Amino acid sequence: MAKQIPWQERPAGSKEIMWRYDKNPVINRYDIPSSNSIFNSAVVPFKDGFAGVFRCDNRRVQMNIFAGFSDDGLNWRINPEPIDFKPFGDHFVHSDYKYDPRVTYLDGKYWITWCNGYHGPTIGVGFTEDFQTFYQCENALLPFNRNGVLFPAKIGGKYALLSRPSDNGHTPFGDIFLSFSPDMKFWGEHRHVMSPMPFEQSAWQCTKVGAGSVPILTEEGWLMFYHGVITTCNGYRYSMGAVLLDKDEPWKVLRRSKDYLLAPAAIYELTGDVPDVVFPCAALTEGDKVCVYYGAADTCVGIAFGKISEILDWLKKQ
Ligand code: BMA
Repeated sequence: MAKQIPWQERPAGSKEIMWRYDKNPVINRYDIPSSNSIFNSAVVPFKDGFAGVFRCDNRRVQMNIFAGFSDDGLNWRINPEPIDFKPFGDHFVHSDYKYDPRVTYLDGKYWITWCNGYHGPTIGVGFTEDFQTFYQCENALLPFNRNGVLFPAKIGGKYALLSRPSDNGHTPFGDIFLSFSPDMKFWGEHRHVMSPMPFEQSAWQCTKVGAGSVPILTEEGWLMFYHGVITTCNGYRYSMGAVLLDKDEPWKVLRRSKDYLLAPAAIYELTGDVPDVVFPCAALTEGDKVCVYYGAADTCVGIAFGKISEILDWLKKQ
């Protein structure tokens, strides 16, 4: 699908592998009437433009997900009401809350995975074909789990879902795992993908890591942006890295960042409801260009640009 994604060239003189959009944030905290904050959100190409699923916390600071639309990926019209999921099948899956959505296009459906409140956080699953009618399926996994990201292709004939087993709170640990399913309902064949890195090797990701964007298929493997966390004397600090996973056995890590690609440094990443957070949830591509959407300081949404070939080369040097 040839579509123009948001893009700016690397600023003159910059040596950064990825660089921020100079008009960030692209979505602000009060962009719908009920919101306290809009962040950790996912976008995909849709029809002649783009659609997305947005995490909007309301003014009771209750977490829910909302659909939105854009012609250019920059100016968004987010529905003022949250997504009203219909049950897929007979059983209505309870949600105390919904947050941190990802959206994966596969087999004619836009699959939405999110952190679903069901006796604690776990991986909720739903889909839409038109961003008008949405169906909620069975949760993929048991509590406690977060950061469910579905691959955009079947692997060995099965659906493949990354996730990050966690606790019921602000989890102080976390490895990324991969699970397989024949039908998007029953999940198994769980494989370990990656752990936090030892402090001495790469401290920004030494507390926990979690899948971020939907993996992008390149000639060298699956490229995925992820978040890594360090525990500082002021709490957690979330940064973004990249990993290359094997094309056919994507639980195998081929290359992984030791330097971060993007860490909280802009004012909207450093200050907000939760300071020091860069939290990638989606990536749009056009040829070699990539545009990553990330939540900033649990308050708003920013984007950052890069070239896939440069990121792959950079990973070789890591
Ligand atoms: C994580 C999740 C994210 C959030 C991050 C930083 O545990 O709750 O939604 O962005 O913490 O607060």
